[in-house]
Amino acid sequence: MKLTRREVLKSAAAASAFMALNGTLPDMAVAAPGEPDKWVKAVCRFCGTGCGVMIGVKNGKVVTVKGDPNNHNKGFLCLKGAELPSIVNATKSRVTRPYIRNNGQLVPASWDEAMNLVVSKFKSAIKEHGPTSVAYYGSGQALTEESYLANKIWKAGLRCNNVEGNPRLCMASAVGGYYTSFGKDEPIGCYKDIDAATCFFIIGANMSECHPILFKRVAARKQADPNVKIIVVDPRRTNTARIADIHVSFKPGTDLAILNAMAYVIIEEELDNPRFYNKYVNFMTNDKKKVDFKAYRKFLQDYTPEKAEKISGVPAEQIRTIAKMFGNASAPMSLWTMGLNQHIRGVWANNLTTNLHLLTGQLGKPGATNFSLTGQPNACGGVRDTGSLCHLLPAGRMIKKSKDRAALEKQWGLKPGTIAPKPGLHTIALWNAFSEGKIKAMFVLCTNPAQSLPNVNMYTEGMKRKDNFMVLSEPFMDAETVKYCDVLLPPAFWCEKRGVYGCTERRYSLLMKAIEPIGECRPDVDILLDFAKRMGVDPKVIPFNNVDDIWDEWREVSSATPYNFKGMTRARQEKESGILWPCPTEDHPGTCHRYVRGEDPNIPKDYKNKMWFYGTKDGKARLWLRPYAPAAEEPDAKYPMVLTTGRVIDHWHTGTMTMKSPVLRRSFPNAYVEVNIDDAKKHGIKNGDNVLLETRRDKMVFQAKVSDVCRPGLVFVPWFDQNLIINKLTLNAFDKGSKQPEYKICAVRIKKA
Ligand SMILES: Nc1nc2c(c(=O)[nH]1)N[C@H]1C(S)=C(S)[C@@H](COP(=O)(O)OP(=O)(O)OC[C@H]3O[C@@H](n4cnc5c(=O)[nH]c(N)nc54)[C@H](O)[C@@H]3O)O[C@H]1N2
Ligand SMILES: Nc1nc2c(c(=O)[nH]1)N[C@H]1C(S)=C(S)[C@@H](COP(=O)(O)OP(=O)(O)OC[C@H]3O[C@@H](n4cnc5c(=O)[nH]c(N)nc54)[C@H](O)[C@@H]3O)O[C@H]1N2
Ligand code: SF4
Ligand SMILES: [Mo]
Repeated sequence: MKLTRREVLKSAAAASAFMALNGTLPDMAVAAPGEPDKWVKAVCRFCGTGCGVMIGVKNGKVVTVKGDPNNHNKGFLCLKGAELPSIVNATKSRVTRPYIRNNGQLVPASWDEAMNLVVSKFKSAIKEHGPTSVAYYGSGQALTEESYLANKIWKAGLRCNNVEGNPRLCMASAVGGYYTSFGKDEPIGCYKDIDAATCFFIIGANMSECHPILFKRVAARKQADPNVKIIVVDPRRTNTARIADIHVSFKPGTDLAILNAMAYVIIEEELDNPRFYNKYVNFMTNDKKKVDFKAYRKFLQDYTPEKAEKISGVPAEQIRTIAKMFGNASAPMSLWTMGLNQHIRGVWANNLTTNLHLLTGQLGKPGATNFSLTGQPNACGGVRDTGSLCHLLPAGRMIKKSKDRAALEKQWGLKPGTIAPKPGLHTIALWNAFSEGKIKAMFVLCTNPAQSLPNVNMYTEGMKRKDNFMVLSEPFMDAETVKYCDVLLPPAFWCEKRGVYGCTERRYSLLMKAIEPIGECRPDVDILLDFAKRMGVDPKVIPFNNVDDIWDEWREVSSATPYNFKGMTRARQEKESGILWPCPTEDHPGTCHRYVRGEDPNIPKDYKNKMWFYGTKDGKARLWLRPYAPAAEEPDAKYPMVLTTGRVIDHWHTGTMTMKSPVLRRSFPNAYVEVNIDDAKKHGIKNGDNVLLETRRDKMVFQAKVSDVCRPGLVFVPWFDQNLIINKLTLNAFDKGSKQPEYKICAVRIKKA
């Protein structure tokens, strides 16, 4: 496939598809300005794939980017990555100075005026209502140093555990899944496993649009060896599904039944591996009781393929086929994202996917791994690893465990008992409390909650209250949350600051500063340090002068735990393009497979077994007996269809950044509703017609895209469009364990408008 630059600009969607497969657009050397003065090493601003980029700078301006040949992406970028220069250069839309809201209007202010107001609001809230009346709401797109710092300011400095962020909307169920299965968070495999896997089990992930460069690697693996199998389990026939050997379409939210039925078939066909699970696995019931294999088999009687067919709509024979394909594979790799996580049983779905690996012993060797794909570029390295959520502490420690609090207090040099023993409010509870006026002051950084929260009308109403206060650090003036904030702060953008991103495979890479911040913009680290100082946080608690100091402390803190990345010095990070933790010493190459003797430095060399799941007390992983349960809001007579939401290749989330690129904007200018051909006929809807979508929350009109992508009974709306905020219609029900909302299912009715 060959495209000219003109064709590319005319059809960005085609360009994206082309780039995902070919990796580069040679004649696209964006607005080719001649050779840049310098190339600066960084990581792409967008997805959790974490591609290395080289930023081309000329006369203090970003003029181009190219893929970093030394990072895992080997020089390739997708179109979003390639379009970064046009986003960086959209300076007309930037917030370049602080603002304070006055009589409903945002009025320019000095940094001193803005920060003094912020601090007076936080101080008076704490004085009158205690430290639990304030909060930090951050992001998996913030730098590691930013998240670590905010977490420490709040939990150690203000003694407030209300530290949350968008990873709760995204990866919380994966965290819960890894934690319950292995006792510790984060994937245990790495990208290299893609090159060795013989069967890809992609469930609830649209990799071709959301992790294009990883998808390219999967496609390349299949191309190199046609015996490699790809199974895609998704209620939509996505571009990802189109390269699959088998696409399993089913009733959304019934993954639990399908996964249990696969386990049933694996045992029935004697494809299970007793040598592995007898040695390394405990079978656990929902109420945390250890049971034996016989009890597991008995539990699975409720999930024969025939019974699972009744629940999911997947033909029993197809369940048998995919179970055998997985069970017979010499190295199956499962990959999943929001199709599993964004459900009220998101953690259970994670557990049941992992179960397939524990049952077949397919872990700890090249290619065989249960690999949760992370959404944001720094959900792992920033929020998950630094424990910047209301129930966590850095490096896998938990607030509710007194031993964990004590250990961290010692490392941080705090008086015993400084860290409050009660976890803070999780995201939905936090925004509920803010809307009820119980949270008085909220610091929002690097996230756009007025568009991204589910059932968002509730929360934007709350943001309008006069008796609560929200300060927002946001680079773009037209972001939705700007409409509601009381103080707006101008952060330095992506290439204007320095720090670490850690992607899906535990790879930490340094982003170096390429250009100076524009206007009065400051790096978020500087904003947070200024905040801490003005709040009077003890300088012994926040002793940092710059972003590198924070990194050094964090390396030290990690070194007492299995996360250990002490060996990733700044000097090394500047030289190398990403290192995978654990990495305890400066000469350590980084770790591809955790829990494997000979690879994971946490396992003594003379340990007798091949694997050791050291995150649990007895060193065994847990295979959970998790039953199927229906969604929070199933379709009924009044709202007979399912609404699901998600992503398109050319936009990032709320569109604040990708909408600034003419190429990306042209590719998808507006949100639309994807309707199945049969449903369209039934409702007399033609391609391009206006369709009214109505849920119990709100209603809205979208243009129809009629296709075979959605299965009958299902409609899909992408959520990037600020003018058509689909989250006004979604539901804020959440997983009891992970507290992650169920964005993927709510009941809806549709009619031609
Ligand atoms: N282009 C682009 N890439 C992105 C992002 C972006 O905004 N744009 N965002 C990044 C982030 S933060 C994230 S979290 C990831 C998300 O990455 P993905 O999870 O891959 O993307 P989504 O579109 O949210 O949903 C994936 C698929 O889940 C399917 N699905 C819906 N319900 C179910 C179900 O019940 N079961 C199963 N098995 N599947 C279901 C949907 O049909 C959809 O195809 O993408 C990252 N990459
Ligand atoms: N309907 C529906 N809703 C969803 C989802 C879904 O699948 N469906 N997915 C959920 C998921 S998985 C996620 S991850 C969330 C994401 O939701 P959000 O985090 O709210 O979405 P973003 O658009 O990524 O917001 C990031 C914001 O940070 C700003 N920004 C960029 N760079 C910087 C910086 O350096 N500093 C600062 N301070 N700000 C910066 C951007 O302009 C943007 O406004 O949405 C969730 N919402
Ligand atoms: S795949 Fe993700 S990280 Fe890589 S260039 Fe594309 S958006 Fe950026
Ligand atoms: Mo996400």
